[in-house]
Amino acid sequence: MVHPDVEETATAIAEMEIRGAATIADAAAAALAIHAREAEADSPEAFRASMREAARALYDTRPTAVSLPNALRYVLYGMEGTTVEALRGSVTARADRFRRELDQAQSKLGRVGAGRIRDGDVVMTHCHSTDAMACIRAAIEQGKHVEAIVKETRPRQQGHITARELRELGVPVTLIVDNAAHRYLNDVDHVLVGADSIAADGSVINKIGTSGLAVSARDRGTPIMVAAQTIKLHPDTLTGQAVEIEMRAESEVIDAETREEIGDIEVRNPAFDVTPPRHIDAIVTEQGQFPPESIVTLMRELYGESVDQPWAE
Ligand code: RI2
Repeated sequence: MVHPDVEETATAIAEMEIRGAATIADAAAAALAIHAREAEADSPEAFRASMREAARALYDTRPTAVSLPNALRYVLYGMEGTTVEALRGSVTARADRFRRELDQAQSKLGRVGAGRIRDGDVVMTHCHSTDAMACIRAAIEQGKHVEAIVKETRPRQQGHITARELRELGVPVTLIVDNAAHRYLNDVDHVLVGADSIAADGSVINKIGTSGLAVSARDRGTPIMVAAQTIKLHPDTLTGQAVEIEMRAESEVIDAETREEIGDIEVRNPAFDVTPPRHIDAIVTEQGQFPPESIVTLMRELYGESVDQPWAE
């Protein structure tokens, strides 16, 4: 039996009430800790099985952001002990450590990213990324004046979240529709985006529209930087596996009545796309900034070649 809080977190992730790759990882670790604290188990084996079940419920929510399986793996790998109580303690301690490290990594990454931003720079954002926000926040803490052109980001308009948070930081914000990005690229010094997953070849999987934006940015000569903690590195891609792109409901794109009115159409709603490394200038992590082509070295160092699924039955 999965703890109701785990079910609740899983539903919130699937429905995107909890969203953003880092936030999803944090929520998943927190849910595993609650499950560990409360799970009823009469033997260490039953407890382990129960933890695997909870992790599966979380894993099955959204397929693209690798921070989710990376978080589950990190917590489950730390499960050790020969009694239920020892196992419980090890999981909660490991989850707490994960969450602390995630937070610290984001602050560190922010300082690295801020190094690329100069006083007076204008940044264009896409979607809402806490890692990208950390770079702007750190730049402001360093006393730099930063302005932002914020793409609204159809279909869910997470650009509004970015705009609100930037205003809270005192950043002057211009909100534009996605189609206006090319028009405004002449006015910006950087495109700054987050990532849901990064593949071994340095490709960046991020909110749909990132790859088109990157092509436009290349055309205009505007550098594009990706802010992504190392938890976004997708270890499965080391062995050639592709990253699954989540397809979401057509109701996010068009309401049923309008769809009916138009006639017989198909609607496709991929949540993410893939930007090849040649369109990216730098990937900024808590371990420093990397040209996308060299990210594989870091990935190997941190994750090794073999990746298992400790939540499998
Ligand atoms: P942080 C989001 O996906 C966006 O694609 C964003 O760039 C990425 O997660 C990373 O976000 P969604 O969950 O981890 O909105 O930087 O589909 O917060």
